Amino acid sequence: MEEDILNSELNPELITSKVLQKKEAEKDVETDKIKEEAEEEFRHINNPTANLKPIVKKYLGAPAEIERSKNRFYISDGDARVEILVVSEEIIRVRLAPHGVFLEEFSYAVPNLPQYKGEAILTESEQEYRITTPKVNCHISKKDFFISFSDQDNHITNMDAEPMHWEENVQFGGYYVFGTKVCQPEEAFYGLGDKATDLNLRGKRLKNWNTDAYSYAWGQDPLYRSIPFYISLDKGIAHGIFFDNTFRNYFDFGGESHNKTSFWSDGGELQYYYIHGPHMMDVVKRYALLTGTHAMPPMWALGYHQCRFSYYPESKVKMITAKFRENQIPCDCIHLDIDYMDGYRCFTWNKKYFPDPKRMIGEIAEKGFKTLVIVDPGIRVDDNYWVFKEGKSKHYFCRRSDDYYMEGHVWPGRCQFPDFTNPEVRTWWGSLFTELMEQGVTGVWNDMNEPAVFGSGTFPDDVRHQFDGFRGSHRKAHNVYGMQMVRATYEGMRKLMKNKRPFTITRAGYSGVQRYACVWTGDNIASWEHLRLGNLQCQRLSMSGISFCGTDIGGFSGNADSELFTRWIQMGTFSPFMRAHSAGDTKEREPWSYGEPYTTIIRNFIELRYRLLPYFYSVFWEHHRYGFPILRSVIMQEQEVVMNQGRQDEFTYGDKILVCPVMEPGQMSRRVYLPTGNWFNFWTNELVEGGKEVEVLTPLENIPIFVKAGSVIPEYAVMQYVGEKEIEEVKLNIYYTNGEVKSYMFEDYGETFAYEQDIYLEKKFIADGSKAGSFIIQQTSEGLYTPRYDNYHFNIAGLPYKPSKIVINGKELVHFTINREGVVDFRFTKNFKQIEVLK
Ligand code: MIG
Repeated sequence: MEEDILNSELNPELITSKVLQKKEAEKDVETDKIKEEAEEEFRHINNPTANLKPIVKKYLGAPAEIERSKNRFYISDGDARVEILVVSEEIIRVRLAPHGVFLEEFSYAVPNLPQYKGEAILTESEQEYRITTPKVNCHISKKDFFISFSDQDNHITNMDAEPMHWEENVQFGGYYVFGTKVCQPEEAFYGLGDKATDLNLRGKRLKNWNTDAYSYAWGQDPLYRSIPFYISLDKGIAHGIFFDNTFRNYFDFGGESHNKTSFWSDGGELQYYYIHGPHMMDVVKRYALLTGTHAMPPMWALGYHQCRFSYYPESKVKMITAKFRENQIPCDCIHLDIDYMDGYRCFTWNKKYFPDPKRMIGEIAEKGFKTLVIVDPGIRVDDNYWVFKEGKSKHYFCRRSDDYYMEGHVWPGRCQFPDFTNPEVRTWWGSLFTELMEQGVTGVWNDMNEPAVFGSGTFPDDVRHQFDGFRGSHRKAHNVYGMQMVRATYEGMRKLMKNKRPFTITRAGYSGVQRYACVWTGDNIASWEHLRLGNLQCQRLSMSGISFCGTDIGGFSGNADSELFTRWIQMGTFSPFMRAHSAGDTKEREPWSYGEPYTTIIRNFIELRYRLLPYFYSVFWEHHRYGFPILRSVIMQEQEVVMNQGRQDEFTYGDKILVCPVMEPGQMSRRVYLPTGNWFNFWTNELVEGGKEVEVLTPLENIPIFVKAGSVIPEYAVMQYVGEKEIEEVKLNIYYTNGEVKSYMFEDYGETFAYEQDIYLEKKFIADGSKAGSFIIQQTSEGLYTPRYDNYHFNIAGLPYKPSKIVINGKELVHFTINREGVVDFRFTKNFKQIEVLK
């Protein structure tokens, strides 16, 4: 008996009463009545803590029963409950309530949960409950509560290695929650937002806790953003897991135990979405269905941005902007870092440096420059500062558990911080931009919103947040704080700018942040290693739902030499967000700073960015509207090719242009992998067969760029900034294919929300060379927008024959030329239906 007690979970030292021993003895014959009596007695004993069990991890027991309410299924093990929700044919959500009570449903990541219209089928066998949609089966094992998922061919894509488990958190309440899946021998893992490491995360343990990571190193973790979403790829089949949990959370991809993949968190609910594949692209698109995509940016935001910590005073800003025009290097936007403010107080100007901001902004706007300013969350404690006074009187600043204000030192000195998780505070914050907008500011950069605090790093855990009415400490709100700040900024600007599209940048974020902002990768370093890292970061962000991203071109800290800066500009030309930025203690770093031949090469690439703008803009639309990632790693294009798991240098922008940055000094040539199919060397129009690696020359003047055969790539004439010139015609670069290839082009006003009212044009081109001696291009379009230009300028490259005749809409075209490289050149109205290029 005594031994039994010692071995039980009861703490023997605390067992003082006979009542308890009696209770233990009666364990097997307990009836409700006896229980009641025992509890009666229990209340009268001297030591009520006697019954306490030590805190251990608890696991789901065998499922006892299942209930359903439409497409929600509840399975209980007698105490804990699990909810399985069918979100769509391909998405299933799993939630755990350790003692049967679920937390209130609320998510910053998923504001509008899709409602599944169909009906899931529930079946039961001796071994399992099974919930089935036309695409996925969710299996709940009756023996051990393991949950697994399989496809229509009954191939298991994901399965528990342990039942879901949890551990009580005595200090804060709630539970640490854990999910553990089987990690297959050859499974690879992608995604997870911004991790400074190789694309495949296999073998790694990573943490999500937004961190100001100044000059981060390769492998440093965590960084600025938390995106608890990963993509698994096993034997050519992909699925995704989105662990929607804002607390400090962790992922282990076969690191601790080679055959287990786990994710766990310091609090909140064990709540995850299983996202079915089988293609990585499907998983990414379905993740976008849950968490949203970037809104269409104003077209100018896809141009080149120039930044530095900091450009001041006004004369410097004028000088820099003038130099762009003098050097004929295109640029759309100049960024003002913290020194434009008065003592780093947000929403003020340093009047010594900028005596009349409205005039200055207007003057540089005449030269085609947009002005973008930075804001930080820290508001200086200063009773003579209107923002602080307002925030204080309205109780908008965050407080500690004992009601003291959360105070910390940041750039302005002693600061308090708005609670952006309070919708009223967000509205207030949004309204603070009124004056800046009136002065002509068109973009806002949200920095330090992890939130960063000098010395301590961030807020202490006990800071309280309103959390949109669902309340929480900083443990719960930390990872969403920055996202809610930029949300407030974006929504405020959207109101103030009426029908114009705001442009916002954020450093911190959580899943769904893409709905409010573009992201840059924070304080990187001017090194070749960081150039390589930046490539990986942008690719990974793109497949993690944050397509609109870029690095500080040239590296924030340290000095980039001429070659590094040039190579970085070349890579940055193919980053969805293209901005050069540098810390204040570095050498000047504008596109002309390095002299020739660098300035010319840099100009050529920035010009290339502007030439390709209509293509970049169309790819953005594909992201916005359909959830496609903008940058696509080769593994996403050919996930069945195992070797692609190790290929991470090359990527495509959209699905037509493949880029391979040069990331080593002095590199005169490099190997580039081209996915299966035919490709054209962008620089030479040479046809190259894919499905293999090719050696490509990489003189400083260029980097390897290839265009997929059959592509129609729209091109603008070079402009110094978007809107400098009326678009008089669009060039269509068409690349021959012996098959059939579709291309898309999106056009609209470029800066309004009219596209939400269907005022846009989505053009589809089908290039078809499947019949020998003929190459046909057809155009169809959808939407209500009419571009103002009349003609296309056609360039058809790569024809395997010399054309003798071109027939457009059934009529023979009289004038066309063929240049030395065999490129066929002619013009025709933008309304053509069909072009036939005949042998
Ligand atoms: O404590 O605003 O990452 O881009 O230039 C540093 C000054 C604050 C960090 C940002 C960087 C910016 C800098 N900021």
